[in-house]
Amino acid sequence: MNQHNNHKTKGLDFDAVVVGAGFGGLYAVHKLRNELGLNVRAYDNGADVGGTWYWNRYPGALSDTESFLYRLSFDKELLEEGDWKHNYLTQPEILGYMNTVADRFDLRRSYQFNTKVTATHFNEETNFWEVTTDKGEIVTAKFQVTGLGLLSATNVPKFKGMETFKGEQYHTARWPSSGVDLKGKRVGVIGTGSTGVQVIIAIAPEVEHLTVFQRTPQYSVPIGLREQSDADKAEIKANYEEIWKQAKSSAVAFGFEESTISAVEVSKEEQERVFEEAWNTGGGFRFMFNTFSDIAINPEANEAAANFIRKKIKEIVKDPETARKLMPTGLYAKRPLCDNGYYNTYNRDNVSLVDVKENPIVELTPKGVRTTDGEYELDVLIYATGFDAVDGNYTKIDMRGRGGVTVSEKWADGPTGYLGMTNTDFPNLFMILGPNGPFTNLPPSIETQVEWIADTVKYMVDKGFSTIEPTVEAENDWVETCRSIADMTLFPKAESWIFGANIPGKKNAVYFYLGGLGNYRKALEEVGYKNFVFD
Ligand code: N01
Repeated sequence: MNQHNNHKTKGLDFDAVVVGAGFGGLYAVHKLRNELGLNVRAYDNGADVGGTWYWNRYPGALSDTESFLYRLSFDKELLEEGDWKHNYLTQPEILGYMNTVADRFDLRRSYQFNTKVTATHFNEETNFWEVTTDKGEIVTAKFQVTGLGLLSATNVPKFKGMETFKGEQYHTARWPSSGVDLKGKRVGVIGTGSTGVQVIIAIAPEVEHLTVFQRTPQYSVPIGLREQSDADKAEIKANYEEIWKQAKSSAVAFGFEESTISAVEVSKEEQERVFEEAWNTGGGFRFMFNTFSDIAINPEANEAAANFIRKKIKEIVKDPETARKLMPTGLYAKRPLCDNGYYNTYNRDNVSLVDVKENPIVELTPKGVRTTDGEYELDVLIYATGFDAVDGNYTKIDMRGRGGVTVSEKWADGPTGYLGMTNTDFPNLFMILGPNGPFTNLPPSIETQVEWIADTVKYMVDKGFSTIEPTVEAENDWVETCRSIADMTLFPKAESWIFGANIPGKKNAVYFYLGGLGNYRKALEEVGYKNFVFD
């Protein structure tokens, strides 16, 4: 590989360009540069490493994967040295971990930070990618690896009069690193997804008054946050090999076995017992997938779980009218939420809930938010309104493949990614967490993909291939596979970002492979390179 570096191809600046400094980008730089010896240039729009965890600094930001599995597993020593206080990691802790990874493998020196990739065009004559940045630089590279993040293009709804509001406005994923002083202020939060729930709990004790603007109520279960003893951590570390093996062969890779027992085949009492146990243990994915095998598949099982959560909301929330507004009526089939006291927060005197389905937001005024039932005066308005997920970051770049086809044109009928990583007409482009990739605790899926990408790059370099591209048939079959798996579940029937339903006008499509990480890894092994064309 070094030999490859020493004989630099004419007109080629880098062997590979990596975009993104989150888990995916960092690991890709390590594999390609440190292990394969390639000449790598990396970019990130942020001022430093972290990706999602660089941007999402809002109060209460926390991963809902347990601490021991929200990390990379490839380096045994790094795993051994890992330490954490609670069974879940806060944003500063995760960012700290990512800085440790960057330092340990000397990754920063490959990065140009504060730099946005604005365009990237495949040149069919040279077979190189030509990558343009907002700093006016254009570089060429043979391989392009994009770790743009699933959830990084922010969604800020356009309300009439937004520019007239005299207070401060923030999207949670663009929270200032210097923080925002909310003490004694009248604060509004729009959005009650995973982010909204966390920010609401975190700021309620601090603000003078919190007004939550809820469009669709969510099912949320306790997260079960607790300190983890040294003995527990030692036991985890002693069993790490088994733990990672299990996670990578499971469906959602959250560190538990998915249940094989159907909810509809046990008695109501047994359902209640199992749900109660899961409620007390904590964890959203655990509640959905570790209790019974069919919560996400069978409407009757789903309703049993939904009913249990609704009953809990009614018990927790003292004001019956607020409890009613908080109770979802639809399917329990979005990415499952968990929290550290969400429903209880509505028992506080300084928190009020506005149902914007009953009373829609009409406009923002200089003083605050006007809904059809009146004006809510605010000093600060927080948008916890989510993301243009999965393909949103790709379509914002002027990305062109063969024949100048843009990624938006290519994905006009919905975004595709063969095995979640590659696309016809976009040779040598490897997407980490691209469309039609696995829907899991993300670091194990990211590792899986980056390792596949590095193996493939090595294979091409060893064989002297210039380009790789999947076949059209393979790509279409994979989309079909993703569609038919999704259709076996209840997820497409709930409106959420998982199917693109959260962005007005966005194509409702299958954005994920819902077959689980274990099956995804098997598919990668079985396919090998047989569905790819090399040149
Ligand atoms: O975004 P979301 P998120 N008017 O899209 C509302 C990960 N994550 O940032 O449901 C009024 O889920 C919208 O309402 P509705 C995780 O994968 C993980 O919360 O569309 N409201 C909804 O309530 C998660 O799934 C963690 O009716 C509007 C909210 O905004 C993903 O990120 C923590 C509106 C958006 O919810 C995204 O979560 C945080 C409008 N015009 C995030 N537009 C953990 O690990 C949107 N909304 C714990």
